[in-house]
Amino acid sequence: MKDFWYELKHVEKDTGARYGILHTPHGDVETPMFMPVGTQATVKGIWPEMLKEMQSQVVLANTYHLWLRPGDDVVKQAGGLHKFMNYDGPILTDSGGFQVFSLGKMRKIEEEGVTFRSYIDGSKLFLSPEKSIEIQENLGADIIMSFDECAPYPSDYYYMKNSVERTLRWAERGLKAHKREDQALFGIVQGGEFADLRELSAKTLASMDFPGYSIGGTSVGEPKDVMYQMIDDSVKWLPENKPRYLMGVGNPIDLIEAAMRGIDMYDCVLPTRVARHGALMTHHGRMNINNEKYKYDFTPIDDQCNCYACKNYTRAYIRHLHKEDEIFGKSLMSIHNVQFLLDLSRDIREAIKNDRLLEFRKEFLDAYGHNVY
Ligand code: PRF
Ligand code: ZN
Repeated sequence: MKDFWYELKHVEKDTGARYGILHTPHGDVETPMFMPVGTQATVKGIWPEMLKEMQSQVVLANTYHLWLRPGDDVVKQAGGLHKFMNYDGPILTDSGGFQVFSLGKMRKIEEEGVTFRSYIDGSKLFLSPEKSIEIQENLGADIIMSFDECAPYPSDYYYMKNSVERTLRWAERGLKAHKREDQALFGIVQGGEFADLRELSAKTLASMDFPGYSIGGTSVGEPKDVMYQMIDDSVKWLPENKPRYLMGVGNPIDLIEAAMRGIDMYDCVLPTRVARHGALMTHHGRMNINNEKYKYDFTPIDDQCNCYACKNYTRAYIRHLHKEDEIFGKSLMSIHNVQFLLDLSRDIREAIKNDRLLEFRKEFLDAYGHNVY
């Protein structure tokens, strides 16, 4: 991988949090960074020029969904995801493993791969490490993922051990199948809450020399302290000079906690999903735009936010749009929530550079609320 590398710029004194730069074929990005999710090759409600204006860095898309519809052959013929969705910044695709487990019905896991039924029409489908790589090569993202099993929480030790070992064999097979020089393939650490399995997973993947490592199997219903422990138990075995991506984590408090534990990348559907229901993240905690008290409120969503929605529109107007189920309202709220997490990542990076992440965490949480999820 010549076009892809991670440059570690600064390690924070007190926590070990990292500031770095990720070089990709579609540009350099600063870490830690939040990556908005565009499952269907669109970040719902936000057009690509706006993402650029928001200083969004990497956008995520999903192998599973795009494979089923419109089909990876369509995306390939279009010239790849960047052309298809008119986004020339870096793109990352997930392998489909997680989506098969969360959306697929009647799945059967075997050494060769997973058989399951389509969430669209119930037809029988099969996904394997090689197939996942083939689809991701057709989609053409800059960063792609190994095919893994995200075992449910809780799983018993023996189930998890078998699952982790199989996922490691799948990682090896994916690595062998992957041919595109312009894509970075990440290995995914699993192991549930079992420290020794996280160690086995992380060490084995590290020995395979992936250009980056993901941490999977978290945020699947476990308590917060267990999740933070899973991150610690994974990160400590990973090489310093490679990026670490915590999959599917994106509430504001967790962004800070993960950065403190040496995480460089995260993604989540949370900001866009909750926005469509009128839930907004602000520096003073969560607010729900449906609330009667915003009817005559002609101030912006968040007085500390400079996003397109906050610069130009009031709570009263956005509330009105939302009440009438106008799509522009959903767009404005999605823009705001994504901007909030992008700004938070930027503030985290600044704090790390100045060796003051712990102070920053206290300031942020005192205003936002310590238990707002
Ligand atoms: N594996 C993959 N994608 C994921 C996860 C995982 O474990 C998670 C778990 N939080 C989110 N997305 N491949
Ligand atoms: Zn805003």
